[in-house]
Amino acid sequence: MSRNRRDFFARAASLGAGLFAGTKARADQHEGHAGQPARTVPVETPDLPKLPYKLVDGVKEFHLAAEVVRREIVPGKVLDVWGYNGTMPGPTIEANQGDRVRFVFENRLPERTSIHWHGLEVPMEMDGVPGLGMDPIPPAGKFTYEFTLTQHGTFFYHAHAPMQEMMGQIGLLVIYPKTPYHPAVDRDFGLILQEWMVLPNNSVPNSMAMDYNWLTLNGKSGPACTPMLVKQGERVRIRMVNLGMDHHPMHLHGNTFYVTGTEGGRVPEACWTPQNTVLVGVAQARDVEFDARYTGDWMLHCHLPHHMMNEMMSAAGPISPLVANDHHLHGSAPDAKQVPGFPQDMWMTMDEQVDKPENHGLRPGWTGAMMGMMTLVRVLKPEMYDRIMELKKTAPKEGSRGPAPMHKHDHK
Ligand SMILES: [Cu+2]
Repeated sequence: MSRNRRDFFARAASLGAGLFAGTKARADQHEGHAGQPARTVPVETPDLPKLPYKLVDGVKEFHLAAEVVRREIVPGKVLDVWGYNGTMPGPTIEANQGDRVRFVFENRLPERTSIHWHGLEVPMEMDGVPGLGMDPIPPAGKFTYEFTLTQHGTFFYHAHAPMQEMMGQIGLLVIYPKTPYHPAVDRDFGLILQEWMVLPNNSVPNSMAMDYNWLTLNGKSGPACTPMLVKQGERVRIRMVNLGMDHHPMHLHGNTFYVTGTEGGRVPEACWTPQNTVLVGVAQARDVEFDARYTGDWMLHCHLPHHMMNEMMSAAGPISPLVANDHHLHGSAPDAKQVPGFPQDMWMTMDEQVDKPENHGLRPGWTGAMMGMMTLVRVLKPEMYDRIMELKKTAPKEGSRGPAPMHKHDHK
């Protein structure tokens, strides 16, 4: 677990559903429409840090560097990708509507790049399209973006070069509204949806591929995605953005949500429709909200079948060399190999390898259900929530346990 996330939860625990003091998110506490206090809580982006800033003459100044990054998407699977400030996806940027912001940007990549502010209404020379509004930023070059944020909602930043985008150059940019949304939420989460083609014995994704064998949420594949933790009765927002080659129909189990925002901002309440699946198309953002009435470990996942696997391992199929390995086929019928098409699905657990406080109390073997673009919304009773917060205080930092052994096939 990164220091950043530990700090966040330490503060979140002490502040309850209040503000994340370190980011100076908007502190509106005036009356909402229905008499309940309207407020804005800071977004949580599991497995991703936030980008700090300093105030310089009334301008929020951020420093952002594009660079090569190593990212372990599940234990034992490390990718060489391109990101920002040591992480892929890049760190989450938070700001308030009306802020004047400055981004001091440095290019540590081996080729030209730029940053485009997806969906922002900014002057063309700040829009980040190399050649059109500005010169491409050369390797070791710098560029300073500065503009005023007039909008609010879920946005993102990315390189404006398709192959760089497919190497991971994207980050979330959340702008909190001047007037808090109604109804208020108690939890606000952000997820970045990506897909990768990684050839065997290779750590560099093939950015030209047209189909994909690894799918990630915030740079992690199931079951390595850190669950989103919620107390029963809380209202939840989840912001999802997609900048890849595929569309992702994101499905939530056990709950009904409403789409309350797009990449263009807030949707008027009169237009909200009940859904449990929302298509997050390429270049789109979708905010969904729901009241977490039911306790449970509810799966949130892309419902494209091929996006529900790691390295296409479920679809072992007749083309897989694994058919030759009997020990992978435990749990199948004695005559399974005589059946045309066998095998089609496999059960693999790796509970120990992804052990962390946020996974405390999950049913043994839970990781067998989690692959690809899958994560959990855990709606917890207050006692369980508090227990997990306790565990987090003493948990070892992520990465301090050494590399996890890769034996994800369950032979029991
Ligand atoms: Cu998908």
